[in-house]
Amino acid sequence: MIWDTVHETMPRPELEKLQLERLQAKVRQVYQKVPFYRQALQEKNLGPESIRSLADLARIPFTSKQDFRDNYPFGLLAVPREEVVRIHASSGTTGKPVVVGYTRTDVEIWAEVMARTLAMGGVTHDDVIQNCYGYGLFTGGLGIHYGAERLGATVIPASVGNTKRQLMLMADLNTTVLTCTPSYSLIIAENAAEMGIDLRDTSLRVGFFGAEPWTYAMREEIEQKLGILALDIYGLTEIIGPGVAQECPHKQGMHIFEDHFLAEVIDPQTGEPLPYGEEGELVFTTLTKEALPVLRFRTRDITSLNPDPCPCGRTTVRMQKVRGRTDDMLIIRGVNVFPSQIETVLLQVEGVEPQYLIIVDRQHHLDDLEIWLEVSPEVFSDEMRGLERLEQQVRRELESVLGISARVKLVEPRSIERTEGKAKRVIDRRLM
Ligand code: DLL
Repeated sequence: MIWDTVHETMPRPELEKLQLERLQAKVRQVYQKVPFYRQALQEKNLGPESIRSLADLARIPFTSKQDFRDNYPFGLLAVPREEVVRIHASSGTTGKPVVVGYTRTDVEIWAEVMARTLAMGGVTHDDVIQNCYGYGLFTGGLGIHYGAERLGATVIPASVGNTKRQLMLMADLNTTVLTCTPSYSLIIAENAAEMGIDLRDTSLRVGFFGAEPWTYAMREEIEQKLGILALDIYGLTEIIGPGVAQECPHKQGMHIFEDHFLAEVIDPQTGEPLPYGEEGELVFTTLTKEALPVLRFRTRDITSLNPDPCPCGRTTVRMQKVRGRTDDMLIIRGVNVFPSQIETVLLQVEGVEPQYLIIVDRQHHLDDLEIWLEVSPEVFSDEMRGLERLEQQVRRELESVLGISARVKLVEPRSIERTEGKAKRVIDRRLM
Protein backbone atom coordinates (compact mmCIF):
# COMPACT_ATOMS: atom_id res chain seq x y z
CA MET A 1 0.00 0.00 0.00
CA ILE A 2 1.18 3.53 -0.77
CA TRP A 3 0.53 5.86 2.17
CA ASP A 4 1.14 9.18 0.41
CA THR A 5 0.51 8.66 -3.30
CA VAL A 6 1.09 12.33 -4.10
CA HIS A 7 4.67 12.39 -2.84
CA GLU A 8 5.66 8.76 -3.33
CA THR A 9 4.62 8.56 -6.98
CA MET A 10 5.29 12.12 -8.12
CA PRO A 11 6.76 12.36 -11.64
CA ARG A 12 10.46 13.07 -11.18
CA PRO A 13 10.53 16.51 -12.85
CA GLU A 14 7.80 17.66 -10.48
CA LEU A 15 9.58 16.11 -7.50
CA GLU A 16 12.81 17.85 -8.45
CA LYS A 17 11.00 21.17 -8.69
CA LEU A 18 9.63 20.66 -5.19
CA GLN A 19 13.08 19.68 -3.93
CA LEU A 20 14.64 22.82 -5.37
CA GLU A 21 12.04 25.10 -3.79
CA ARG A 22 12.48 23.41 -0.44
CA LEU A 23 16.27 23.45 -0.69
CA GLN A 24 16.28 27.18 -1.43
CA ALA A 25 14.04 27.83 1.58
CA LYS A 26 16.26 25.71 3.86
CA VAL A 27 19.49 27.36 2.74
CA ARG A 28 17.87 30.73 3.39
CA GLN A 29 16.77 29.59 6.86
CA VAL A 30 20.13 28.22 7.98
CA TYR A 31 21.99 31.18 6.54
CA GLN A 32 19.90 33.45 8.74
CA LYS A 33 19.60 31.30 11.84
CA VAL A 34 22.64 29.07 12.24
CA PRO A 35 26.04 30.76 12.59
CA PHE A 36 27.83 27.49 11.70
CA TYR A 37 26.14 27.30 8.28
CA ARG A 38 26.39 31.03 7.61
CA GLN A 39 30.13 30.89 8.15
CA ALA A 40 30.56 27.71 6.09
CA LEU A 41 28.60 29.22 3.19
CA GLN A 42 30.36 32.57 3.40
CA GLU A 43 33.74 30.86 3.28
CA LYS A 44 32.71 29.52 -0.14
CA ASN A 45 31.27 32.89 -1.18
CA LEU A 46 27.81 31.40 -1.21
CA GLY A 47 24.56 32.96 -0.10
CA PRO A 48 20.95 31.82 -0.25
CA GLU A 49 20.63 33.28 -3.75
CA SER A 50 23.47 31.04 -5.03
CA ILE A 51 21.20 27.98 -5.21
CA ARG A 52 19.51 28.24 -8.60
CA SER A 53 19.32 24.58 -9.53
CA LEU A 54 19.71 21.22 -7.77
CA ALA A 55 23.17 21.00 -9.33
CA ASP A 56 24.22 23.95 -7.16
CA LEU A 57 23.90 21.66 -4.17
CA ALA A 58 27.39 20.36 -5.02
CA ARG A 59 28.82 23.80 -4.17
CA ILE A 60 27.59 23.64 -0.58
CA PRO A 61 30.16 22.41 1.95
CA PHE A 62 29.61 19.10 3.77
CA THR A 63 28.51 18.64 7.37
CA SER A 64 30.09 15.86 9.42
CA LYS A 65 29.43 14.07 12.69
CA GLN A 66 32.33 16.08 14.09
CA ASP A 67 30.45 19.30 13.32
CA PHE A 68 27.60 18.02 15.49
CA ARG A 69 30.08 17.29 18.27
CA ASP A 70 31.76 20.70 17.95
CA ASN A 71 28.39 22.39 18.28
CA TYR A 72 27.14 20.16 21.12
CA PRO A 73 24.45 20.23 22.31
CA PHE A 74 22.29 22.93 20.68
CA GLY A 75 24.64 24.93 18.44
CA LEU A 76 23.11 23.71 15.18
CA LEU A 77 19.50 24.46 16.14
CA ALA A 78 17.73 26.78 13.70
CA VAL A 79 14.89 27.58 16.12
CA PRO A 80 14.86 28.82 19.73
CA ARG A 81 15.20 25.94 22.18
CA GLU A 82 11.66 26.63 23.45
CA GLU A 83 10.26 25.45 20.12
CA VAL A 84 11.90 22.06 20.51
CA VAL A 85 9.43 19.50 21.83
CA ARG A 86 11.66 16.40 21.68
CA ILE A 87 15.31 15.46 22.02
CA HIS A 88 16.99 12.28 20.83
CA ALA A 89 20.62 11.25 20.78
CA SER A 90 22.74 8.64 19.10
CA SER A 91 25.00 6.49 21.16
CA GLY A 92 28.61 7.31 20.53
CA THR A 93 31.25 4.82 21.60
CA THR A 94 33.51 7.67 22.68
CA GLY A 95 32.90 11.21 23.87
CA LYS A 96 29.65 13.10 23.71
CA PRO A 97 26.66 11.72 21.84
CA VAL A 98 25.06 13.51 18.90
CA VAL A 99 22.04 15.39 20.26
CA VAL A 100 19.17 16.28 17.94
CA GLY A 101 15.97 18.28 18.45
CA TYR A 102 12.51 18.24 16.86
CA THR A 103 9.80 20.89 16.68
CA ARG A 104 6.16 19.85 16.81
CA THR A 105 6.08 19.93 13.00
CA ASP A 106 9.22 17.78 12.83
CA VAL A 107 7.58 15.17 15.04
CA GLU A 108 4.53 15.25 12.71
CA ILE A 109 6.67 14.81 9.60
CA TRP A 110 8.54 11.97 11.28
CA ALA A 111 5.26 10.18 12.03
CA GLU A 112 4.25 10.66 8.37
CA VAL A 113 7.44 9.22 6.90
CA MET A 114 7.25 6.36 9.38
CA ALA A 115 3.63 5.67 8.37
CA ARG A 116 4.84 5.54 4.75
CA THR A 117 7.61 3.18 5.86
CA LEU A 118 5.30 0.71 7.57
CA ALA A 119 2.67 0.92 4.83
CA MET A 120 5.38 0.00 2.33
CA GLY A 121 5.60 -3.40 3.99
CA GLY A 122 1.83 -3.82 3.76
CA VAL A 123 1.07 -2.81 7.35
CA THR A 124 -2.45 -1.42 7.97
CA HIS A 125 -4.64 -0.55 10.95
CA ASP A 126 -5.46 -4.25 11.18
CA ASP A 127 -1.93 -5.09 12.28
CA VAL A 128 -0.37 -5.61 15.68
CA ILE A 129 3.19 -4.26 15.72
CA GLN A 130 5.62 -5.48 18.35
CA ASN A 131 8.23 -2.75 18.45
CA CYS A 132 11.46 -4.12 19.87
CA TYR A 133 13.68 -1.20 18.96
CA GLY A 134 14.98 0.45 22.11
CA TYR A 135 12.81 3.19 23.59
CA GLY A 136 14.66 6.18 24.97
CA LEU A 137 17.21 8.49 23.47
CA PHE A 138 17.67 6.10 20.53
CA THR A 139 15.39 7.12 17.64
CA GLY A 140 14.29 3.56 16.81
CA GLY A 141 11.69 3.03 19.54
CA LEU A 142 9.70 6.27 19.44
CA GLY A 143 10.24 6.74 15.70
CA ILE A 144 8.50 3.48 14.82
CA HIS A 145 5.96 4.01 17.60
CA TYR A 146 4.61 7.33 16.30
CA GLY A 147 4.47 6.00 12.73
CA ALA A 148 2.53 2.94 13.85
CA GLU A 149 0.00 5.12 15.69
CA ARG A 150 -0.31 7.44 12.69
CA LEU A 151 -1.14 4.38 10.61
CA GLY A 152 -3.73 3.32 13.16
CA ALA A 153 -2.08 -0.03 13.85
CA THR A 154 -1.94 -1.48 17.36
CA VAL A 155 1.55 -0.93 18.71
CA ILE A 156 3.13 -2.87 21.55
CA PRO A 157 5.98 -0.71 22.92
CA ALA A 158 7.94 -3.79 23.94
CA SER A 159 11.39 -2.21 23.56
CA VAL A 160 14.41 -4.48 23.52
CA GLY A 161 15.27 -7.29 25.93
CA ASN A 162 13.45 -9.78 28.15
CA THR A 163 13.14 -12.07 25.18
CA LYS A 164 11.02 -14.76 26.82
CA ARG A 165 8.42 -12.15 27.68
CA GLN A 166 8.58 -10.87 24.10
CA LEU A 167 7.68 -14.34 22.91
CA MET A 168 4.80 -14.59 25.35
CA LEU A 169 3.38 -11.25 24.18
CA MET A 170 3.88 -12.25 20.58
CA ALA A 171 1.78 -15.37 21.04
CA ASP A 172 -0.89 -13.91 23.34
CA LEU A 173 -1.43 -10.65 21.43
CA ASN A 174 -1.14 -12.22 17.97
CA THR A 175 1.66 -9.97 16.80
CA THR A 176 1.77 -9.68 13.02
CA VAL A 177 4.65 -7.24 12.57
CA LEU A 178 8.06 -7.30 14.22
CA THR A 179 10.37 -4.29 14.31
CA CYS A 180 13.89 -4.71 15.72
CA THR A 181 17.53 -4.97 14.72
CA PRO A 182 18.26 -7.98 12.50
CA SER A 183 20.55 -9.36 15.20
CA TYR A 184 17.81 -9.15 17.83
CA SER A 185 15.40 -11.01 15.53
CA LEU A 186 17.83 -13.92 15.60
CA ILE A 187 17.98 -13.83 19.41
CA ILE A 188 14.18 -14.01 19.42
CA ALA A 189 14.35 -16.99 17.04
CA GLU A 190 16.93 -18.72 19.22
CA ASN A 191 14.84 -18.28 22.37
CA ALA A 192 11.74 -19.47 20.54
CA ALA A 193 13.54 -22.65 19.48
CA GLU A 194 14.62 -23.27 23.08
CA MET A 195 11.06 -22.85 24.27
CA GLY A 196 9.79 -25.22 21.61
CA ILE A 197 7.96 -22.45 19.72
CA ASP A 198 8.00 -22.57 15.94
CA LEU A 199 7.71 -18.93 14.88
CA ARG A 200 6.55 -20.04 11.46
CA ASP A 201 3.29 -21.17 13.07
CA THR A 202 2.57 -17.76 14.65
CA SER A 203 0.72 -14.73 13.20
CA LEU A 204 4.00 -12.93 12.40
CA ARG A 205 4.21 -12.08 8.72
CA VAL A 206 6.54 -9.14 8.16
CA GLY A 207 9.53 -7.53 9.87
CA PHE A 208 11.34 -4.20 9.50
CA PHE A 209 14.99 -4.75 10.27
CA GLY A 210 17.69 -2.10 10.30
CA ALA A 211 19.79 0.26 12.41
CA GLU A 212 22.81 -1.94 11.70
CA PRO A 213 24.34 -3.53 8.61
CA TRP A 214 23.04 -6.93 7.50
CA THR A 215 23.41 -8.94 4.32
CA TYR A 216 21.03 -10.71 1.94
CA ALA A 217 22.33 -13.97 3.37
CA MET A 218 21.22 -12.80 6.82
CA ARG A 219 17.82 -11.94 5.35
CA GLU A 220 17.39 -15.51 4.14
CA GLU A 221 18.23 -16.85 7.59
CA ILE A 222 15.71 -14.54 9.24
CA GLU A 223 12.96 -15.20 6.71
CA GLN A 224 13.43 -18.89 7.05
CA LYS A 225 13.68 -19.00 10.86
CA LEU A 226 10.78 -16.61 11.51
CA GLY A 227 8.66 -17.51 8.51
CA ILE A 228 8.18 -13.86 7.51
CA LEU A 229 8.99 -11.27 4.88
CA ALA A 230 12.08 -9.40 6.15
CA LEU A 231 12.46 -5.84 4.87
CA ASP A 232 15.32 -3.39 5.23
CA ILE A 233 14.70 -0.10 7.03
CA TYR A 234 17.26 2.71 6.99
CA GLY A 235 17.71 5.95 8.84
CA LEU A 236 20.02 7.94 11.06
CA THR A 237 19.73 10.25 14.04
CA GLU A 238 21.29 13.30 12.39
CA ILE A 239 18.71 13.24 9.59
CA ILE A 240 15.56 12.24 11.57
CA GLY A 241 15.96 8.63 12.78
CA PRO A 242 14.23 5.69 11.03
CA GLY A 243 11.95 6.85 8.20
CA VAL A 244 14.60 8.02 5.74
CA ALA A 245 14.37 5.04 3.39
CA GLN A 246 12.47 1.76 3.24
CA GLU A 247 12.51 -1.34 1.09
CA CYS A 248 9.23 -2.41 -0.56
CA PRO A 249 8.28 -6.08 -1.06
CA HIS A 250 9.95 -6.06 -4.50
CA LYS A 251 13.23 -6.02 -2.59
CA GLN A 252 15.10 -3.90 -5.10
CA GLY A 253 16.60 -1.29 -2.82
CA MET A 254 15.19 1.16 -0.31
CA HIS A 255 12.94 4.01 -1.42
CA ILE A 256 14.22 7.32 -0.09
CA PHE A 257 11.55 9.80 0.99
CA GLU A 258 13.01 12.37 -1.32
CA ASP A 259 10.47 15.11 -0.76
CA HIS A 260 12.01 15.39 2.74
CA PHE A 261 15.54 14.07 2.30
CA LEU A 262 17.69 14.89 -0.70
CA ALA A 263 20.24 12.15 -1.36
CA GLU A 264 23.57 12.23 -3.17
CA VAL A 265 26.40 9.73 -3.48
CA ILE A 266 29.91 11.15 -3.47
CA ASP A 267 33.41 9.84 -3.92
CA PRO A 268 34.58 9.61 -0.29
CA GLN A 269 38.13 10.59 -1.25
CA THR A 270 37.49 13.62 -3.47
CA GLY A 271 34.01 14.65 -2.29
CA GLU A 272 32.84 14.85 -5.93
CA PRO A 273 29.24 13.78 -6.63
CA LEU A 274 28.98 10.44 -8.44
CA PRO A 275 26.41 9.53 -11.12
CA TYR A 276 23.48 7.19 -10.42
CA GLY A 277 24.56 3.57 -10.15
CA GLU A 278 28.06 4.27 -8.87
CA GLU A 279 28.95 3.24 -5.37
CA GLY A 280 30.21 5.81 -2.89
CA GLU A 281 29.33 7.61 0.31
CA LEU A 282 25.74 8.60 0.90
CA VAL A 283 25.09 12.27 1.69
CA PHE A 284 21.78 13.75 2.86
CA THR A 285 20.30 17.23 2.94
CA THR A 286 17.08 17.67 4.90
CA LEU A 287 14.46 19.67 2.99
CA THR A 288 11.76 20.19 5.61
CA LYS A 289 13.27 19.77 9.08
CA GLU A 290 12.64 22.87 11.19
CA ALA A 291 14.62 22.49 14.39
CA LEU A 292 17.74 20.96 12.91
CA PRO A 293 18.06 21.36 9.16
CA VAL A 294 21.20 19.66 7.86
CA LEU A 295 23.06 20.49 4.67
CA ARG A 296 24.99 17.69 2.94
CA PHE A 297 25.55 15.39 5.90
CA ARG A 298 28.20 12.75 5.21
CA THR A 299 26.71 9.49 6.48
CA ARG A 300 29.84 7.36 5.88
CA ASP A 301 27.46 4.67 4.61
CA ILE A 302 28.47 3.12 1.31
CA THR A 303 25.78 2.53 -1.30
CA SER A 304 24.56 3.60 -4.74
CA LEU A 305 21.35 5.22 -6.00
CA ASN A 306 18.90 3.95 -8.59
CA PRO A 307 16.26 6.32 -10.05
CA ASP A 308 14.52 3.73 -12.28
CA PRO A 309 10.78 3.29 -11.74
CA CYS A 310 10.00 0.46 -9.32
CA PRO A 311 7.32 -2.16 -10.03
CA CYS A 312 5.57 -0.96 -6.84
CA GLY A 313 4.72 2.31 -8.59
CA ARG A 314 6.86 4.61 -6.50
CA THR A 315 9.04 7.08 -8.39
CA THR A 316 11.46 7.84 -5.58
CA VAL A 317 15.13 7.03 -5.90
CA ARG A 318 16.23 3.77 -4.25
CA MET A 319 19.41 3.24 -2.29
CA GLN A 320 21.00 -0.18 -2.49
CA LYS A 321 21.61 -2.14 0.66
CA VAL A 322 24.33 -0.45 2.71
CA ARG A 323 27.51 -2.36 1.85
CA GLY A 324 29.54 -1.00 4.70
CA ARG A 325 30.80 2.24 6.13
CA THR A 326 33.79 4.23 5.06
CA ASP A 327 34.94 3.75 8.65
CA ASP A 328 34.22 0.00 9.03
CA MET A 329 36.29 -1.04 6.05
CA LEU A 330 39.16 -3.07 7.39
CA ILE A 331 42.50 -2.90 5.67
CA ILE A 332 44.16 -6.22 6.25
CA ARG A 333 47.58 -6.77 4.78
CA GLY A 334 46.82 -3.96 2.36
CA VAL A 335 43.57 -5.51 1.16
CA ASN A 336 40.23 -3.75 1.68
CA VAL A 337 37.80 -6.02 3.48
CA PHE A 338 34.21 -5.25 4.44
CA PRO A 339 32.62 -7.20 7.29
CA SER A 340 29.57 -7.63 5.02
CA GLN A 341 31.67 -9.66 2.55
CA ILE A 342 32.70 -11.98 5.35
CA GLU A 343 29.10 -12.37 6.55
CA THR A 344 27.91 -13.26 3.06
CA VAL A 345 30.47 -16.04 2.77
CA LEU A 346 29.85 -17.44 6.25
CA LEU A 347 26.09 -17.65 5.95
CA GLN A 348 26.23 -19.55 2.72
CA VAL A 349 27.95 -22.47 4.39
CA GLU A 350 25.74 -25.31 5.56
CA GLY A 351 25.83 -25.98 9.31
CA VAL A 352 26.93 -22.49 10.24
CA GLU A 353 24.87 -20.26 12.54
CA PRO A 354 24.45 -16.53 11.85
CA GLN A 355 26.68 -15.66 14.81
CA TYR A 356 30.29 -14.74 14.27
CA LEU A 357 33.08 -12.48 15.40
CA ILE A 358 35.79 -10.95 13.23
CA ILE A 359 39.04 -10.44 15.12
CA VAL A 360 41.86 -8.48 13.56
CA ASP A 361 45.23 -8.34 15.28
CA ARG A 362 48.84 -7.63 14.45
CA GLN A 363 51.36 -10.37 15.06
CA HIS A 364 55.05 -9.89 14.32
CA HIS A 365 54.15 -6.72 12.39
CA LEU A 366 51.75 -8.65 10.20
CA ASP A 367 47.98 -8.29 10.15
CA ASP A 368 46.16 -11.36 11.28
CA LEU A 369 42.52 -12.13 10.56
CA GLU A 370 40.69 -14.66 12.70
CA ILE A 371 37.04 -15.52 12.47
CA TRP A 372 35.07 -17.17 15.20
CA LEU A 373 32.05 -18.91 13.96
CA GLU A 374 29.26 -20.69 15.75
CA VAL A 375 28.18 -23.99 14.29
CA SER A 376 24.78 -25.62 14.67
CA PRO A 377 24.37 -28.09 17.57
CA GLU A 378 24.14 -31.02 15.10
CA VAL A 379 27.43 -30.11 13.47
CA PHE A 380 29.08 -29.47 16.81
CA SER A 381 28.28 -32.94 18.10
CA ASP A 382 29.70 -34.38 14.90
CA GLU A 383 33.06 -36.17 14.89
CA MET A 384 36.29 -34.14 14.73
CA ARG A 385 36.85 -34.91 11.10
CA GLY A 386 33.55 -33.28 10.09
CA LEU A 387 34.45 -30.13 12.00
CA GLU A 388 37.88 -29.96 10.41
CA ARG A 389 36.36 -30.33 6.97
CA LEU A 390 33.92 -27.51 7.68
CA GLU A 391 36.70 -25.29 8.96
CA GLN A 392 38.72 -25.88 5.82
CA GLN A 393 35.75 -25.22 3.60
CA VAL A 394 35.03 -21.86 5.28
CA ARG A 395 38.71 -20.93 5.09
CA ARG A 396 38.89 -21.74 1.37
CA GLU A 397 35.75 -19.80 0.55
CA LEU A 398 36.82 -16.78 2.55
CA GLU A 399 40.16 -16.76 0.84
CA SER A 400 38.65 -16.93 -2.62
CA VAL A 401 36.29 -14.00 -1.92
CA LEU A 402 38.55 -11.77 0.17
CA GLY A 403 41.82 -12.54 -1.55
CA ILE A 404 43.59 -12.98 1.78
CA SER A 405 43.82 -15.88 4.16
CA ALA A 406 41.98 -16.04 7.47
CA ARG A 407 42.11 -18.37 10.42
CA VAL A 408 38.77 -19.92 11.23
CA LYS A 409 37.77 -21.10 14.67
CA LEU A 410 34.54 -23.03 15.00
CA VAL A 411 33.00 -22.42 18.39
CA GLU A 412 30.23 -24.02 20.40
CA PRO A 413 26.63 -23.05 19.82
CA ARG A 414 25.69 -19.96 21.89
CA SER A 415 29.25 -19.18 22.91
CA ILE A 416 29.48 -15.82 21.15
CA GLU A 417 28.03 -13.05 23.25
CA ARG A 418 24.65 -11.73 22.03
CA THR A 419 23.89 -8.03 22.01
CA GLU A 420 20.31 -6.81 22.05
CA GLY A 421 20.98 -3.40 20.55
CA LYS A 422 23.30 -2.96 17.61
CA ALA A 423 25.46 -6.03 17.08
CA LYS A 424 29.20 -5.74 17.52
CA ARG A 425 30.91 -8.21 15.24
CA VAL A 426 34.37 -6.75 14.67
CA ILE A 427 37.18 -6.51 17.19
CA ASP A 428 40.17 -4.69 15.78
CA ARG A 429 42.93 -5.20 18.33
CA ARG A 430 45.32 -3.17 16.20
CA LEU A 431 43.44 -0.09 17.41
CA MET A 432 43.59 -0.99 21.10
O1 DLL B 1 19.97 3.42 13.66
C1 DLL B 1 18.07 4.79 13.12
C2 DLL B 1 17.25 3.57 12.85
C3 DLL B 1 16.45 3.03 13.84
C4 DLL B 1 17.26 2.98 11.59
C5 DLL B 1 15.65 1.93 13.57
C6 DLL B 1 16.49 1.87 11.32
C7 DLL B 1 15.69 1.35 12.32
P1 DLL B 1 21.69 5.76 14.37
O2 DLL B 1 21.77 5.09 15.67
O3 DLL B 1 22.04 7.21 14.28
O4 DLL B 1 20.22 5.69 13.79
O5 DLL B 1 22.58 4.95 13.35
C8 DLL B 1 22.64 5.31 12.01
O6 DLL B 1 23.14 3.01 11.44
O7 DLL B 1 24.42 5.65 9.40
C9 DLL B 1 24.05 3.25 9.29
O8 DLL B 1 25.45 3.11 9.39
C10 DLL B 1 23.39 2.29 10.25
N1 DLL B 1 22.12 1.79 9.69
C11 DLL B 1 20.87 2.21 9.94
N2 DLL B 1 19.97 1.48 9.22
C12 DLL B 1 20.71 0.59 8.49
C13 DLL B 1 20.40 -0.43 7.55
C14 DLL B 1 19.50 4.54 13.55
N3 DLL B 1 19.15 -0.73 7.21
C15 DLL B 1 23.59 4.37 11.27
N4 DLL B 1 21.42 -1.13 7.01
C16 DLL B 1 23.58 4.60 9.78
C17 DLL B 1 22.70 -0.84 7.32
C18 DLL B 1 22.07 0.81 8.78
N5 DLL B 1 23.05 0.10 8.20
